[in-house]
This record gives sequence, C-alpha cells and structure tokens, in this order.
Amino acid sequence: METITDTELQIQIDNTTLELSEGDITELYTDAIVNAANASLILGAGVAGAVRAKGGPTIQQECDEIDGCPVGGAVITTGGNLKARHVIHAVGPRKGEGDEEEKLRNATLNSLKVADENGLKSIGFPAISTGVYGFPIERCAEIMLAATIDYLQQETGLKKVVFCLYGEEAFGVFEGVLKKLQ
Ligand code: AR6
Repeated sequence: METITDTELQIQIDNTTLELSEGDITELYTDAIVNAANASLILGAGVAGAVRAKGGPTIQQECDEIDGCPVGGAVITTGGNLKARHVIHAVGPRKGEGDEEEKLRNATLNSLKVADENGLKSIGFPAISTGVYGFPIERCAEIMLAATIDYLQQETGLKKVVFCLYGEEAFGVFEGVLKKLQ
C-alpha cells in the first residue's frame, strides 16, 4: 500500500484504490453507494433520507419487495435518480444491541461482496451506524477500513472503494485511522 495524494487520501491495495473523501454520498458517481439501512429496509433519516430525497420513490418500492435484511447483511436495488446506478443497503448495528463490532464488519464485507457479485467496479460507503444508531466513529473507522483492506487483498473486480465522510471531523477521524493501518 502506498499513499498517492494527501488531499483526498488515496491508497492502493493490489488492483483497487481505497479513497477517503468528504461530502454528501448522494453526489458520488460510483457504480453503487451504500445506504446505512435498517433491518426493515425502510428509508429513514441521515443517509437514507438523502437517498430517498434525491433518488426518488422507486428505491423504497424496490426495498419493499425485499423481505427485510438481517443486521450485518446487505441487499442491492437500483439507484433511481441518483448519480450512482445502484444502492447497496447495508444494515449496521445499533449501539448497545450486542455484537456490534462483528455486525459492522459483516455489513461492510457483505456490501463489498454484493458489489462484486453484481459486477460493479466502484462503491461508496458512509460511516455506517455512526448517526442515528450511535456507534462511535473512531471504532467504526477501524472496523470498516480494516474489513475493506482485508477484502481487497483477496480476489475482487472492484477498482475503487470510496469512504464518503460527512464533515471535516468525520473525515479527520477516518484519515487518522487509515494512516495508522497503512
Ligand atoms: N452523506 C454522507 N454521510 C452522511 C450523509 C450524507 N448525505 N448524511 C448523514 N451522513 P445515519 P445509521 C453520515 O444516521 O447511524 C436512518 O433512519 C452521518 O453523519 O445515516 O447507520 C436509517 O433509515 C453518520 O456519520 O445511519 C436507519 O433506520 C453516518 O452518515 C438508521 O438511520 C451514518 O448515519 C441507520 O442509522
């Protein structure tokens, strides 16, 4: 792994670029963006609210046809009117429900797997579980980045994985963790 640039932090892991950026995930042009979903697949606040607002009603309609998703799992729909053609709905844990770390790791790994299974080349993640679900962001960064690095060291068709952090503070936390993991 080597650092290519410091502005939007990018590192290379085998054939895939892992990038940190700051901003609104619904503005990403990746093949898929990941929604921080709940097990009922009802689009609520935070990332899900932005996905619903910008993507239009078809995404919720497609979610309604899927019979929920367990915590730690991930399912795919189209991206409606979003720039991304797909949304991968990853169900993160709520703080305090038990086994949060394993569930967050699985939500990350399953999102990457769903992207690969659908032949996608790029995916954008938010900091799953760190908003409405109250999970600490530094631990989230450690778990999600470590899981992604592990995954990308194996066979994958993914060329780019972006972590899109909401605000400078969240970006700074992920940046600090990624620099330590390199
Ligand atoms: N782009 C990027 N990151 C964002 C955006 C955005 N547009 N909006 C918020 N964040 P959350 P959770 C950050 O609450 O904690 C919903 O009701 C936010 O600052 O979206 O997994 C769902 O329907 C935080 O760091 O997801 C579920 O019921 C991170 O994204 C539940 O909340 C995740 O915050 C999921 O809660």
